[in-house]
Amino acid sequence: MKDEELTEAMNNELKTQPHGIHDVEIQEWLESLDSVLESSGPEVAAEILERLRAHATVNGIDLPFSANTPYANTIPVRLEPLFPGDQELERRIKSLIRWNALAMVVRANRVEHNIGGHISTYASAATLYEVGFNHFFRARSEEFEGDTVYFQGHASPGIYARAYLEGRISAQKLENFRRELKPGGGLSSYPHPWLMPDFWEFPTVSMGLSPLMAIYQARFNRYLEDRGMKPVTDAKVWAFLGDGETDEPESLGAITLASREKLDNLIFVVNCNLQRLDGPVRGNGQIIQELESAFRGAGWNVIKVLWGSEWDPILERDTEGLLVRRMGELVDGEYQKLVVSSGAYVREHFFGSDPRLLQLVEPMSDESLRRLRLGGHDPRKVYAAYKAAVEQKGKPTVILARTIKGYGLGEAGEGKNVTHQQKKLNEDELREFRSRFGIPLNDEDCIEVPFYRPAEDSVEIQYLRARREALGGYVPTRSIRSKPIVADHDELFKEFHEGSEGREVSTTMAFVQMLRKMLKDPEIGKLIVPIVPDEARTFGMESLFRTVGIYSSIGQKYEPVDVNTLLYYKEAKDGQILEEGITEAGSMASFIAAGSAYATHGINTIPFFIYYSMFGFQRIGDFIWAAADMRTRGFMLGGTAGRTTLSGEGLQHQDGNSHVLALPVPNVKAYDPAFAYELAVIIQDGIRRMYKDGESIFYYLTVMNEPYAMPAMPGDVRDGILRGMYRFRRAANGKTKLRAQLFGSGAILNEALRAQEILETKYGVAADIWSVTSYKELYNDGNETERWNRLHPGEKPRVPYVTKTLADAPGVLVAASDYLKTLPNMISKWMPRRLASLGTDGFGRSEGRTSLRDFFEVDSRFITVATLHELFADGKIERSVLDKAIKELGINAEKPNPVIS
Ligand SMILES: Cc1ncc(C[n+]2csc(CCOP(=O)(O)OP(=O)(O)O)c2C)c(N)n1
Ligand SMILES: [Mg+2]
Repeated sequence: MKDEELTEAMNNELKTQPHGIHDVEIQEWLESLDSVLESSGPEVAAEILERLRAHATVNGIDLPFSANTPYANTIPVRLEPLFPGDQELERRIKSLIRWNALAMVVRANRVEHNIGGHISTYASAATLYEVGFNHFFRARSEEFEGDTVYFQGHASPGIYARAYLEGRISAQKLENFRRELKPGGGLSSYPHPWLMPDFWEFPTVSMGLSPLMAIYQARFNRYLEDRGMKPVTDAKVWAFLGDGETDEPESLGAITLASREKLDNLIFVVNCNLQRLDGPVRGNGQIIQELESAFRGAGWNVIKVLWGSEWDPILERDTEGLLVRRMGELVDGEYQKLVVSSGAYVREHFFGSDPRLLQLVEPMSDESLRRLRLGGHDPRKVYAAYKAAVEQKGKPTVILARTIKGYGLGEAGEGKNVTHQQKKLNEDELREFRSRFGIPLNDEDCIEVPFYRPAEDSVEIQYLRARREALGGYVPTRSIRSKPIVADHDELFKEFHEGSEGREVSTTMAFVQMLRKMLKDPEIGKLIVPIVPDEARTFGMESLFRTVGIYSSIGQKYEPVDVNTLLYYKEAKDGQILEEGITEAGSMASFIAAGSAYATHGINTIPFFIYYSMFGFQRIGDFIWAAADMRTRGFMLGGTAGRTTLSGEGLQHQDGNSHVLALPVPNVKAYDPAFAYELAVIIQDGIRRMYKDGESIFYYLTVMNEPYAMPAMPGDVRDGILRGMYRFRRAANGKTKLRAQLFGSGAILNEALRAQEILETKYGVAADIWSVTSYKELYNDGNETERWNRLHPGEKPRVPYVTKTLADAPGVLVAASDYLKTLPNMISKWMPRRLASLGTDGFGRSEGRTSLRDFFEVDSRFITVATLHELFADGKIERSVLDKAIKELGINAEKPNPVIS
């Protein structure tokens, strides 16, 4: 038999009900399993089945692999715990939240057409959240670190509506949903800590980011415990996601880390409404089964919450397992149709497939068939799943809860393909929604969609408050709980101001030396979190393996192959380095967890995430944006940076982009330092600004692997380094007629220094050299100055830093960067004269540094020619000088333009 035929035959075998002797035989097997289950429990039963499976394999029986369980609830009704709350009261509270959430969106869109907002996401997830709020989510308090909850971004109206009932958000704020600039303020569309820093903790709305961030958050919590930095607690990380969201590669991309690390402090709740924005998530398949097999295959505890309590008696009557089998037959597109259909349709099309199924529901009316709830709308089922999840030991849990998108919206969108976009309800639809959820508003008032909050002393408000009090307070709440650090660390960084005395080192090596010193510091040493995506050796950090260890939750179970060497690969339970393997996204998620621990945990951890600079802003830019939103602190270090400084690696690796890509992130301070002392000044000041003064900024520093002698700091240039530029070296003979100002950054500063020499010795031009440490800082300063002047025409105009600094700098202006020419160009308007910019626009090449700098036209020769050209354009030199120089310097004027070659 061919493979497909065999599979087909086996499927038939499973599907068709065996008769006669087979039937009896199967019955006997099932009965003996039942009796084992009863007498010895599920673990023994599982063990027997496992032994049977092994026995079958030994005897050549090829069992098909399936990570799926039947399309049924994972927790059988007999194991369901008692629901501890007042179900009726909780339903009423939930209904009020539903109403207010809907009212927010409808009202906002009446005032401002197209302001947007989502009704149907929360409508489907309300029970999933309310069971959490009433029974599980513990707040952060003095005594307990609290649970961490990642709310699905599009469900925010429901979270706001609850906070309104809790008395935490005013009706005026609700009124201004999506109108944040209104007097008195409003509410941001989605969870944004940047905009609502006392409320939201985690930005989640760029789908796919929060599942991955939640995994690394849960792991980071363990890291803090294993390093003795916080007490061991049973705090949980909850992440609420959409089923459509799981299509994002980031959503499932790190799930094996969670099981490998045995993160039983992590719970995913996937709201399986089977729909995304345009239509069904898997119309022709079953998203729940697909997710189940992915998560089970990855080693997660999977709890399916598919069917509500109304199904239990029917399932009980179904002794032959026909119903569960039928449940597993339908594709999601069919299920979507069923939920919007009448009871008669459900009877005919679902139960009608088999007369025995029809018989099961014969006593039931069409209306009661229509009212058969799904698991995700049944608090008892959801409670049972959550309870099992928080009690689970040794693995993370994912709850796959089946719901209806737009639940309760009826004709206005329940289960419809358009429901995601539904923002307006007509009068009939509003009245129907009101009646369905028992909102005490009459027909007339109802169509005004007022917010509704019962009196403070009503049983609803009292209950809701009491539940939150029992769970420690309100969720979400964001607060800064860490104390500022105190020392200024002058001593630590001083040695780097002195230069390397001729020894050739790269800025990366200088950084690693600083890191080593910081790790030994009594105040900040423990707080440092070095993070590497399998790149420590690239950056010469392997010495840290031994000294501070690589974090491993289980220590080191093997003798490392290099144990006899000084720098062996040491893993330890209290290891400090997060060696993430090849995942910049995962490393960034760790960076975010560590860089926001000042709020989440009240701990000032200082992450240093070092990686190949090309794979940062370019590859994981959206995580960086989320980090910015989240007010993350710390240092990102783009290693092997610079398009022409990283030799050999070519087009994919050579980074001339990241400083441009760092521009849009408002609170990122981006620096391209050339020398060790510049780096030391920036890092020392960064630690002060973030961890002493509490600024919501973080740093992007490029470090290079080109070794050269590090000079001593030329006087006190600290201020210039931090503001973005300072004069590094004046021309030897400032009296010369031909003058120039050369601007360089990073390793390219050395090319400017060489050009200074060539210009002086060969062409009689006296050039000053400027180190531009941050074009971004200069750009922001210039813009801010212009803006202030524009808005204050009556006041003495302010002068941009660039203009001020170059006021007494004579001659032509030439800048060279290892990044795009746009960087120098964007500050040129504040310069006293025209600027010639050299940069590395274009694709990299596999080549050595000298050839690359020739190819991209950023070496000392091109800086020289650019300077001479500017002098020629100003009429200061003859053309013949320029022609001669091009020849003398061996420049091929007909070479292809690197930008397009
Ligand atoms: C990265 C990203 N891409 C696209 C969107 C736009 N978007 C918002 S919600 C949505 C559909 C969500 O479907 P699902 O995850 O199933 O959530 P549900 O609303 O059904 O619970 C889309 C495409 C987004 N927010 N983020
Ligand atoms: Mg969905």
